[in-house]
Formats: sequence, C-alpha cells, structure tokens
Amino acid sequence: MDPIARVIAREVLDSRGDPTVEVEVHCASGACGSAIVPAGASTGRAEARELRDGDSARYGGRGVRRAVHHVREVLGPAVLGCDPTEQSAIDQRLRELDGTPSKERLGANAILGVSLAVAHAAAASRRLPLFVHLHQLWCGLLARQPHPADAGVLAPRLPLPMTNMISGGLHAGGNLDFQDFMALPTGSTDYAQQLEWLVRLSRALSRLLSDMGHEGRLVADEGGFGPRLPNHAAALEVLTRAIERAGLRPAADVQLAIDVAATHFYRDGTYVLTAEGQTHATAEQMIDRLDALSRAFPVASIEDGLAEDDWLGWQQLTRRLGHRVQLVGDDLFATNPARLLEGIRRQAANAVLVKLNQIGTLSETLELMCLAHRAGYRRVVSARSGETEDTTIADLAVATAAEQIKIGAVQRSERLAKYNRLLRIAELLEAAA
Ligand code: 2PG
Ligand code: MG
Repeated sequence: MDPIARVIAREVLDSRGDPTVEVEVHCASGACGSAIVPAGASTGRAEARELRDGDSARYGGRGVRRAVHHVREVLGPAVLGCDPTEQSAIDQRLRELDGTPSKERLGANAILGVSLAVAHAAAASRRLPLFVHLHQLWCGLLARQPHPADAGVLAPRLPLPMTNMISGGLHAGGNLDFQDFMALPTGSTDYAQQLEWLVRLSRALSRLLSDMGHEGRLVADEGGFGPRLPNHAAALEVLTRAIERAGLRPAADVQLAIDVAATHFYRDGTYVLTAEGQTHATAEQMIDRLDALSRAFPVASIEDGLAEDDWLGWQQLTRRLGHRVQLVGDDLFATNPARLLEGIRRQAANAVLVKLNQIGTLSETLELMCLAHRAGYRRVVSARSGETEDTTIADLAVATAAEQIKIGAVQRSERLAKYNRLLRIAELLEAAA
C-alpha cells in the first residue's frame, strides 16, 4: 500500500468566477491526485450543502475559505496514513467527521474535494487511468451482491453526450422558463463522430439564430445560446431546423432533450410560466404541454419536468410519458439514494441525473448509480453550471457504463476539457480492445 502522506487544499475559481475547493492528495511514493469541486446555480432543496463563507466583502459571500480550512485541519489529517484504494472506508470516515445528513458542518464541497482527490491519488499510485480505477471500485461494489441486471455494466463504456444548445431559466438572461434545450446524437455509436455532429449542429444553430436576427447571441452559463424566443416550442423548432441545416436528420441522427428545471418556477403549488405571459399551470397542464412538445418534436428525454416535491405529479407524468420518453430526475432525486428509493417505490421517473456534489462523496454516488441501474433507471452523469478544468465526471461515466453524460455546450474550456477527456479515453479503450 502507498499511504496518504499529505493533503493540500486551496480556493480556486469556477467558470462563473465563484471560488471553489481544490484538493491535492499526495501518497508516500510521490504519486499525487487532485480534484476541483463544481457548483450549481439551479440547486435542489435535497442537495448536500456546500459551505460558503458568507463574508460579503469577498466574492459576494461566496468564498470557500472555511471549507478549505476544514480540509486542512480536519478532513485531511483524518486520512493521513490511510490506503487511498480504500475509497469506501475513507468516505465513511469523512461522513462521520461531519456527522450531519446534509454535510453542512464541514461542507459537502470540502468533503467531496477530499473524496475525489483520494480516488485520483489511488489511480496515480496504481499507475492506472482514473476510469480504470473507478471501474474496479464499481465492479467491487456490484460484486458485493451480484445481480442479474449487471451484465451490461461490467465493462467500461463511453456514454452518449447530451449536449446543451439553447439555455433558459436560471442559466441565461433570456425569457425561456425551461433551462436547457439539448441534442442527443443517437444516430451514431462512434464518440468522435457524435462530437463532430454536435459541433456542426452548434455552428448551424449559431448561423440560424443570426439569420433570424438574434445578433450578439448571449452565451449562457453552460455555453449554450440564450436567444429571446417567443416560447418553448420555438426553441425546439429552431433546434430541429438547425439539425437539418447541419446536414443531419432530426430523430434519425439527432434527438432532442429538455431540462425543464421546473422546481425553479414552481410557486405555491402551480407552475408559473413567464414565457407564456405568467400563465399558472397545474401539474396536469404541465404534463399536457410536455406530452404535446414531445409529440411535435423528436424529444427523447425530459429532465425535471415537474418540481422536486411534486411526487404525485411525477407519478402521473411517468404513467403518461414514461413508456416513450426518458424522464430524468435531477432536483427530484438530488443524487440521493434515499430519494431515489422513494422514486422507485412510487414509479416516478425512469432515469436519474448523477451529480457528485449533490451527495458529496464518490462512494455514495456509486451506490446511487448501482441502485438506479438495478431498478432499470438510466443514469445521466452530469456537470454543473459552475464548472472547472476537472474532468472526473468523464471517467466516472465510462467507469460505470452510464448511458449518458451531460456536460453543457461544446464551447468553453471547462466543458471541452471533459469532451476531450472522453476522446482520450475512447483511444485508450480502443487500444485495449
Ligand atoms: C442542471 C444543472 C446542469 P445546475 O440543472 O441539470 O445543467 O444545472 O448545475 O445549475 O444545477
Ligand atoms: Mg437539471
């Protein structure tokens, strides 16, 4: 074993210019791994709590010096001398040190930074690519209780990208209530080709929006365009036209996906749609709209179509659309195994968004992915709106054979770092085949 000899933490910046936590874990051999924690703008209520300083004189209160301090003084010292390959024991120790269900005492950002940097250090110490090490952790977890459904996820596999094209909601300054309009290049199984299609589509969309008079097209938090469009159907319409303009076939080559992020316009039991002139919609009326949109356009996936606590609405949504559309729970499940179990029990949604920082440790994330897979829920590993050069999620998606990955647009280096990491992993997988 190559014990952990040193843990270093610092404050760095994410893609929105907010401070975030970076952790380095050094082993006795000199092998070292590091990770940077992302942050979301449209967070769910059930997410683990990131610790912010609240000192309005620095970064509007969003500094993370207290979280960094907790890594340096509490979490880091606690893992010194540990075997970095013992991920689940280390994560358990980190959780115990915090002692709260939401990780609010030491901060989910501090805890996740250590958890991920430990995995990177273990991979470096073993001279393995991160995804290979993570895959071994994943297979170890599955082997604890073998399950017939596991056959398809026992080898690393590249995920299908779910790529942001048009942004609304809290991620853009436009008028659309729905947060993301995305593309799924389902017509190809070759990742390099999928990526080329996505870039081609993004450029065709840019030209199309420009022709439509959307000059100075705002680029939103995740690199998507943020045009002012009359309504949500118009966004899907323009995206469908862009697919054709890119020389691709809507539905056959590229399908569409929406992140409604409905929690963020749910007020007092109704959905307040600004893009439709402050219309107040019930869950049933929202489902009618989503049903109609997914019939009029090649929409294969809808995320957070209803709010995080509207369980009855979600059950109804799943009954009506679940047989033909992927229904992804993001705020609904918050990468939390207990919430996912509730969803499985209620037959709400049929897919789960996976964000490491919503739960705060790698081990709990792997447990959630195992639970989802075995219940027949698809897994979409996701970046956050506040991202960095950290590429861990690309390795995580491959290691667990997740069906999809949601990284944002094919623009901005914090997004491209992950798309590019997948290109490199594809090469490694090919060489090993
Ligand atoms: C989401 C994510 C990523 P945020 O809602 O799915 O698009 O956004 O990181 O702001 O929660
Ligand atoms: Mg979402």
